[in-house]
Amino acid sequence: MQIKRFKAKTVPEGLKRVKKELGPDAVILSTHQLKGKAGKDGVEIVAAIERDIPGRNESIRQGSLEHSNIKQQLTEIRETLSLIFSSKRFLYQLGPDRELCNLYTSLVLQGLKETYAWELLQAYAQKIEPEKTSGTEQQIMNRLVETLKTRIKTVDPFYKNGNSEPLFYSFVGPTGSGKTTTLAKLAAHLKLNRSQKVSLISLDTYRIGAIEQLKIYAQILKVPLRVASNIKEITEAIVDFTELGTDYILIDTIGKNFLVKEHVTDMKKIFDVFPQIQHFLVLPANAKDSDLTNVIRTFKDMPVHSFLFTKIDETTTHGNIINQILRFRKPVCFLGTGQRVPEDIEKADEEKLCHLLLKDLV
Ligand SMILES: Nc1nc2c(ncn2[C@@H]2O[C@H](COP(=O)(O)OP(=O)(O)OP(=O)(O)O)[C@@H](O)[C@H]2O)c(=O)[nH]1
Ligand SMILES: [Mg+2]
Repeated sequence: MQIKRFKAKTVPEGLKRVKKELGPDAVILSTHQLKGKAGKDGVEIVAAIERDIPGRNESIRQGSLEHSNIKQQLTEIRETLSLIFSSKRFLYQLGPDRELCNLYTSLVLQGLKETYAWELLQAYAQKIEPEKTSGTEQQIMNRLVETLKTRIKTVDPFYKNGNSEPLFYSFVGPTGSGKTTTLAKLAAHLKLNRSQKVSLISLDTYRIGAIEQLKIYAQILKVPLRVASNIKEITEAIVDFTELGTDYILIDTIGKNFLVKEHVTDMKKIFDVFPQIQHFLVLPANAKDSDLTNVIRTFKDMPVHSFLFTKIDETTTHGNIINQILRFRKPVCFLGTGQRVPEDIEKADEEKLCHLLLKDLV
């Protein structure tokens, strides 16, 4: 702060000088009369201005950078401490085997829940018991994959079993999880790779631009699309598409905050009328473990056919998706691996899922 005294004959004249010298942001701290010689009185004004000190902004920026670095380090320390505390019992039970304890820590750092990591390593340890040696990295990996594989289920939902009736699949899940994009990828896969007749229904009359998004995919793929906003319109679309000899009817739905139970209840009311529709629960792999768990829980009254994990490419740790598979014992049908339509979709298989979790482990 810069403070300066101004002497002038009158207050207005003094203020003019303050403004001229210190600028419009100057603050008047005091004014008082001066008694001059021979009746020549005047005023003294004390004014101040906040001035930038050279380098001050830079040091503030540096300070906040250091602050955020310290915060980040504190978070990491807190996570490590919480891992040590929450895992104390499991590490103790795994015994003095250093390799098992290292594997345990790596699994948990991949996002796998402590209980699942411990269960997996217990089963794994039983496999190595007779040999009394852990073996090469490849052998360790193979054993881990074999152990985990037995707990994971995948499914090919498009298997038709010679049935001429159409099969119906809806894509349900949280906002932006990739429902519409994945539906387009799978419509392309069915039409182009398996020469199947595909029709689309959109129930997403809620979000601006949602219909247009699907319309573009339908036009590119040359497949029919109907928009339906109530049970009557869904029924009509299903009847019409069935008459056309459609093999697969794929249904896009509105993305909502499904941590709010009422949103699932509203959707369930509609789908209860159509028990032939199977539901893919589309879940982003880069979401927090607890959020995924809570969303899946709100869907517990809907007959979810399988999980479809998208955005596999947007995270480097995949423990949270394995947690959901182990926790809810639901099969996985497909994995979304990028934004490109139709390329970035893969059929889920047990081995692939295991490698997502274990890839950097040994
Ligand atoms: N990286 C990556 N991005 C994806 C994947 N699947 C979808 N996306 C992107 O996620 C964004 C949302 O995709 P949408 O298909 O519109 O998601 P939605 O679930 O239909 O969204 P709402 O209808 O608004 O609930 C888009 O930018 C997609 O390109 C994926 O597997 N990987
Ligand atoms: Mg959508």
